[in-house]
Amino acid sequence: MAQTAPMEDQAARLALREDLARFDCRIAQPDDPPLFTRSPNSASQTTLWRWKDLEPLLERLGEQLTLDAGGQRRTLRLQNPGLPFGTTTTFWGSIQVILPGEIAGAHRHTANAFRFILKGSGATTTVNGERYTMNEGDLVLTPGMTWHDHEYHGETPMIWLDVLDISLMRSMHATFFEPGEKIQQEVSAVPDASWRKWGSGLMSPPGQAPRTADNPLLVYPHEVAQAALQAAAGLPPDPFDDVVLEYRNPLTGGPAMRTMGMRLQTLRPGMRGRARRHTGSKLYYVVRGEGATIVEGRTYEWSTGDFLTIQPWAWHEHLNRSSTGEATLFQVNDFPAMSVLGYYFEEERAEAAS
Ligand code: 1HN
Repeated sequence: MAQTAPMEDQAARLALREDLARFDCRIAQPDDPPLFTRSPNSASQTTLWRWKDLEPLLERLGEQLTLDAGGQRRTLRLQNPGLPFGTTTTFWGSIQVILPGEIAGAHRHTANAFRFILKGSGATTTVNGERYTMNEGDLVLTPGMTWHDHEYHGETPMIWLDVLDISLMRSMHATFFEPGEKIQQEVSAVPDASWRKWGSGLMSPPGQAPRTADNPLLVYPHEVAQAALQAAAGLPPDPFDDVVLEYRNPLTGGPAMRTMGMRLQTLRPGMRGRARRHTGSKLYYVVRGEGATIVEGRTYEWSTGDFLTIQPWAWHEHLNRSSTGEATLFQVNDFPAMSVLGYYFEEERAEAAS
């Protein structure tokens, strides 16, 4: 509009600007940035964080920062260089360091959160009174407004990935945060209660299923996820992701969290995935192995411990060039939130004729 509007219209618009502002109104102005772009034009940037850079930083955090009992956490945030805050447009990924003998005190907030355990084992987290032990490769959920506190009595520092939908929550102006009255919650008699009821995914106690929008299952143990992935390797490969599984809500079959989707995938030796782009954002953590992701023509080589976020609507494809080694990736995305709002779109690149 700015280019084609006649001079008189531009002048009229400028002249109206101040008069309208007095009444808290406005009209489109020639110098406004484009409101509707033809396709998503995100300031978020595709970013690779390498474990070889993160590891010494995490060691420094462990040595130099104290964990006070007031509910603060010791976390290294993966900061997208294109955004004021956060790892992607909707969520924050942070790596939490907890040392032997430490307690991260109880609190609750509107942001939905989960932990994926990167290194170590034996820390416990208590979610609404239910205690869970967290071991490497486990996924543990703290849906919005559930109380949670963590405790650790191991030998060496333990670290995990925390993901919270903070930027989504903040864009909706829905921030609530409440510190616990006590540092730790009372623990109910039955540990792992949600797992005992819902963990098989096949059978659960008879009677009325809970009427809750949140997933009743709070933990997805490493061994179970690995076994499922191994079984899925016998299925025809996914053309984009090879062997890929979504962590699901056993009650509904939907995604494990209301706003965020989590997946685990294996890229087998020689795999070359097809390219696709989608709205929404995602973050990968390389559980093991090495490979590469080509994003908009640029190759990001990754290996064990690295993190990669891909900006919305960027073409990307994965490859594993090794002839022997498998690569395993953990993924978090915001597709459940995008889908429920009607904002999820994806496009596959047409196969080149060969
Ligand atoms: C939080 O509450 C936790 O509860 C972890 O462990 C990471 C990052 C930003 C804001 C709050 C936790 C967090 C966080």
